[in-house]
Amino acid sequence: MSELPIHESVLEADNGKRQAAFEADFAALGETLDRRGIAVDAIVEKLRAFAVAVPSWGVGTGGTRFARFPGPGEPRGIMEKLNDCAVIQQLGRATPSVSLHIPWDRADPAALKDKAASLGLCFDAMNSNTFQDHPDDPRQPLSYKFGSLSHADPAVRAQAVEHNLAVAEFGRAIGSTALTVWVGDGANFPGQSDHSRSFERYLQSARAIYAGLPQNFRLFTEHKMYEPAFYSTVVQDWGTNLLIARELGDRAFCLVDLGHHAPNVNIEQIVSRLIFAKKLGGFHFNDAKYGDDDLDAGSIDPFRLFLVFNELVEAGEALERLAPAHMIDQSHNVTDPIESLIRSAGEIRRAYAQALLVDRAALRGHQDDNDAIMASECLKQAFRTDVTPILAKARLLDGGAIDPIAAYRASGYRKKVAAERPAVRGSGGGIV
Ligand code: AOS
Ligand code: ZN
Ligand code: ZN
Ligand code: ZN
Repeated sequence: MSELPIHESVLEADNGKRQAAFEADFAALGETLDRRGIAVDAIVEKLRAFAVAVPSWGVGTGGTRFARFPGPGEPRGIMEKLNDCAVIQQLGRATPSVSLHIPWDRADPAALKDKAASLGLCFDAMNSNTFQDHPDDPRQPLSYKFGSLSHADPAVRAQAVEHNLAVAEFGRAIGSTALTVWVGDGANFPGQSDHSRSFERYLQSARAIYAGLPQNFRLFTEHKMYEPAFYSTVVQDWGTNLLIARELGDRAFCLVDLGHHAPNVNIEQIVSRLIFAKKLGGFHFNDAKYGDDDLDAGSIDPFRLFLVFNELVEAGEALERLAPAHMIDQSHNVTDPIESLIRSAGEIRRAYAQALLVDRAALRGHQDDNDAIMASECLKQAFRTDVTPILAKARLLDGGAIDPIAAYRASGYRKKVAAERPAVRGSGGGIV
């Protein structure tokens, strides 16, 4: 039985207030698109079919290495995190699945499955954690201070491999079909570790993980240029990531976290290359100004997000075969995480909708004619189109809110959980 967290009457009342204006806006946009030869309903249907997973760790307030400032009503564990995820899905209707992180979300798998089912949620890719020590876990007594899968000590590598396999096994029990591996392995100083030998050790460990995965599992490896290691990381960029996926085999793919590249790198081109190589596994969506800032998707550079989706739409059938996993990976330090995640899922769908509006035949023509200005205009026309009514229509048809953040505020959910969940004190350092 479904036990959705926001009362239906709240949603109905908020939608009711906005219905007339929404209908008028949707009709006007339908006419505009009709003149361009685009059927608005077809775009709506594509959006309804597009989902993005919420990260369990995203519903708690994030922090930096300087401090963490918790908000009211912080979820105390995975069950309360799932309640918050259910709010995001109930109002936004773009996020039916949750990406878990082990050990942070460890619980009885059967209880987790029941809880998720009661909220209409399911589980996406699993995330392992060998970037921290786990003193409370008797199966992980060794420290990851100097790395995990690439560690010089074979005993640490074996421990890290075992942890990853245990996470995959946990995932299998709750219906997940993918494992995402991001490691903090790297060096702070030139000479600290040997680039070749550490990569060979990483590969050896990754092969052991790959070989032990459940049959129906895909393995996503996530590259990151720096942090926590500040001189070099073992899986630093998409080139190394592609090497790994190719070394491992058919079920190994590259995960692209939008925040994990050098400044100004052309991420959409990387996406295109990974599609070409049949190795695009999925995304961690977020936005950034400087580094791995983990800001809300589309909040800094929505055009870049649009260009990523432009590559995905352009790839057509090739992408359908790859079926990349869409996940959000953000750190919400100054906002209510539920609001940030509702908005981010909407912005990701917005970029997708805009990319669907690109006149592909015209674009190819301009490219082949070397008409740079018209090719650019072709993209910009799609990007400039305000698709807000399409997003609202997709939500409404699935029982969501015309304005999900307004409906969330009207519901008083945060106040209610703040009364139930004890206040958490801030701390001097946080985990991103
Ligand atoms: C770290 O920078 C990566 O983005 C990870 O994907 C992710 O943030 C982490 O696994 C969550 O703890
Ligand atoms: Zn990530
Ligand atoms: Zn990151
Ligand atoms: Zn990030």
